[in-house]
Amino acid sequence: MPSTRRQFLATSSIAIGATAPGLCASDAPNPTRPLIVSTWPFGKASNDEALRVLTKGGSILDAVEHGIKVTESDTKNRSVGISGSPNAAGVVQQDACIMHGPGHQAGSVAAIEGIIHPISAARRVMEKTPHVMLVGDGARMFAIEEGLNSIDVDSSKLHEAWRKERASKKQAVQKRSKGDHDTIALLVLGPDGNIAGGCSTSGWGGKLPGRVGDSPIIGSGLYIDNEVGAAGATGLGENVMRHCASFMVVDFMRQGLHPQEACLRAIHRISRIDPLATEDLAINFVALDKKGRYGAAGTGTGFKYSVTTKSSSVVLQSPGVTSKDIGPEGGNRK
Ligand code: SD4
Repeated sequence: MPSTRRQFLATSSIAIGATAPGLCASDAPNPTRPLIVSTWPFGKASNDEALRVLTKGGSILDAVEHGIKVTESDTKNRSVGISGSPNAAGVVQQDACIMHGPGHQAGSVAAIEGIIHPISAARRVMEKTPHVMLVGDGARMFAIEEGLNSIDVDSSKLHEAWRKERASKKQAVQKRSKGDHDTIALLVLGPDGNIAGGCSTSGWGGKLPGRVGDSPIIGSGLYIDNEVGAAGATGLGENVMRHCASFMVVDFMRQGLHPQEACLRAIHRISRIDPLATEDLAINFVALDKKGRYGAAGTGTGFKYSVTTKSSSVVLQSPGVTSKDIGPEGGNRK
């Protein structure tokens, strides 16, 4: 067996065993339903709200939307919602998407400004238009017409001032620093076995105006296959988008992998293909499957994610993948 394969199996079995006792549905015949999984510790409050919605008889889409709204409303959060990090011109531009497993429906908004709940705008794109994605001014206009809460933004002046300043200083896009951006990706396996999910972020702080990350891109920041499971991403969106990474995670689950192995396998595969070192990819995934199993994995030291069932709501540490796990033969790395 090649060493990389051996290392992969070792990492994944350790990681699967590392989740909280009683919560890792693993190969349990009876699905844990409902099950809610989201990125980062701040996802826990969203999970709890999603569970509350489901307990009161709300739909899986209601659970996703209202759950994510909790994080979007958190004014202390600098990476999701209107209080998120602004772009290089000083404007907060947000990305969000939502997917409904039954019917394979999706909606998204990108680079939207001044809308308090982009996840609600994404849901309305899905439910009320023949489109999947609206961007920029069009997305804002649509959200306002739909009666969603908004604030006034006059970003054209800010963008113009930034453009002039940039021309004179030849200022490049701000380098991403740790803690600059985190996304909420929230996945729900409903009581009836149907799946929905959503994603919301203000993206990379200091990004070029108009930059769109992975979060509103179906198959990148989020993907749901109602026959199989769901995956969501957080991290450096450019490195997620180039690999259609959430689709990849779900596809690995379709091939029979446990959600946690699927997350790990995606990172391994991306690391082998990508010229960047594993640690520099800065990509993280959460996943759940139809059987009520879940998992997560991230590059470097991994990341924290939140898992909620009727009996417990916890923050867990995902396993991490480093260059050492990939091995010297596994990359185009220069
Ligand atoms: C983006 N993936 O815009 C998002 C941000 C994020 O952890 O998830 N950061 O690239």
